[in-house]
Amino acid sequence: MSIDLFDINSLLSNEEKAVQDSVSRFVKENVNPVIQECFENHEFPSELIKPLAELGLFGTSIDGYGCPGMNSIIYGLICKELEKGDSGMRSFVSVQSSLVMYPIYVFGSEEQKEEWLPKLASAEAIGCFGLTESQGGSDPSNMKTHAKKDGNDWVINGSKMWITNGSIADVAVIWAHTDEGIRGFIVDTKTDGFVANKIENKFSLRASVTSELFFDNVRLPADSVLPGVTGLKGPLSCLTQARYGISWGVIGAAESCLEELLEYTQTRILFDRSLDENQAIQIRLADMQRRIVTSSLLSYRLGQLKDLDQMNPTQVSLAKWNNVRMALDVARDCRDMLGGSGISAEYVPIRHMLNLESVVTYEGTETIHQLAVGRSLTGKSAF
Ligand code: TGC
Ligand code: FAD
Repeated sequence: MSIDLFDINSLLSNEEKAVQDSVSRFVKENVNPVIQECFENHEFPSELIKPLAELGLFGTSIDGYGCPGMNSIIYGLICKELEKGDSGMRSFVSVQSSLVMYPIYVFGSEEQKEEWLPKLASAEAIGCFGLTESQGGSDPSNMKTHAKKDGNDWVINGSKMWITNGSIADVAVIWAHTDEGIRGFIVDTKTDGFVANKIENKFSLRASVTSELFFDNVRLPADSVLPGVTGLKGPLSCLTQARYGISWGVIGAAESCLEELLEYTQTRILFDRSLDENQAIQIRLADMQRRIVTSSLLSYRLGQLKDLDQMNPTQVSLAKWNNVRMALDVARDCRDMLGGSGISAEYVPIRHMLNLESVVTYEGTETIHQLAVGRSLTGKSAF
């Protein structure tokens, strides 16, 4: 029996199915064989960056500049299939597409778009997005990093924390206070005064590079500022794009755990019967299917709204909160039903579970999204 009980697959167009199938094949052939070792070795499989670009997975929603202009359902399906492999793979694509290419496309000048988007689409350049700082990521308006005008140049000082791809990036989209409010800057990471250090010893997202960034009088030309936005709505609107993708991605992680568990419970014999013959196990399996199906319907509907240009940030908060919580609970429960084997890297749930501890924190913690929904219901901000 398929996990897709409500046949969401039949809602997909031929193009959507074709992209999903090709990403699924890519993950089975290229990600699954290496990802366990990458996770254990705390390494991102950087040899897969070019093949991801060749598949056309960067900036899929952008029209032109070397990008295919595909719909939001397709972006969601890409995230889902990549995260079936590992959240680190989806993270890489989320950052490149939603957090780096999106702001350049929407807020950048024509020259900035022409300079960076084709390079980012082909992975000639890798990007990162710097918003969070060590004094508190949930409250980005409290950032200390600032950019000051000096003649025609901008000079940036400050630091950023927990930045995906930071130390492998060629270009960083950095948000900083200015006299005019928060502005976004395109920073070539070779610029003097820019330093990126990889954060070691993570127990989560080990197959993804996370870094600290430092800016010591980083001098940038006048045209490095994104001209199209001032204020927190700049970075927050990028987060909306990435959070949308995460709502889809984590469904992949949950499905990957459940698929492995179904096989295991069929063949594990305890008390003279297979584990899946027990009511208590079936109830838990059924509950996982319920959660995966309802999360999938939520993301599908969100994708429809996004393509109609009717998606709002509160819907995205609810979907990110609901679906990540769903995936984290499913992964933990799968780990438990694998018994002792569940703590082995040979099985996928513990890796997904550990990754999802980051996913529930980044792009707005669960509490932040609950408070966003609460604010929308009551009209009162309780942050
Ligand atoms: P708030 O008053 O809500 O809004 C300030 C201005 O922004 C506008 N706005 C949005 N605009 C576009 N899209 C959105 N989603 C928007 N949300 C808000 C809003 O209209 C307003 O505009 P204006 O013109 O009136 O100035 O701002 P707030 O300070 O109340 O926000 C509160 C809060 C807590 C919701 C916000 O600060 C927040 O979301 N905090 C969480 C921060 C976060 O998620 N950081 C993530 C960092 S990036 C990351 O984690 C990448 S992980 C990458 C990976 O590996 O996948
Ligand atoms: P804090 O904001 O200090 O939160 C601590 C706790 O307090 C949380 O439980 C939170 O829910 C709670 N809390 C906060 N405010 C309230 C409140 N008002 N009421 C009740 N509880 C509250 N950032 C980037 O900019 N770019 C990236 O590429 C990026 N990649 C990341 C990759 C990884 C692996 C990780 C772990 C993080 C990444 N982040 C990135 C940072 C991420 O967005 C932040 O970690 C996140 O926003 C939370 O910020 P914080 O860690 O400072 O926690």
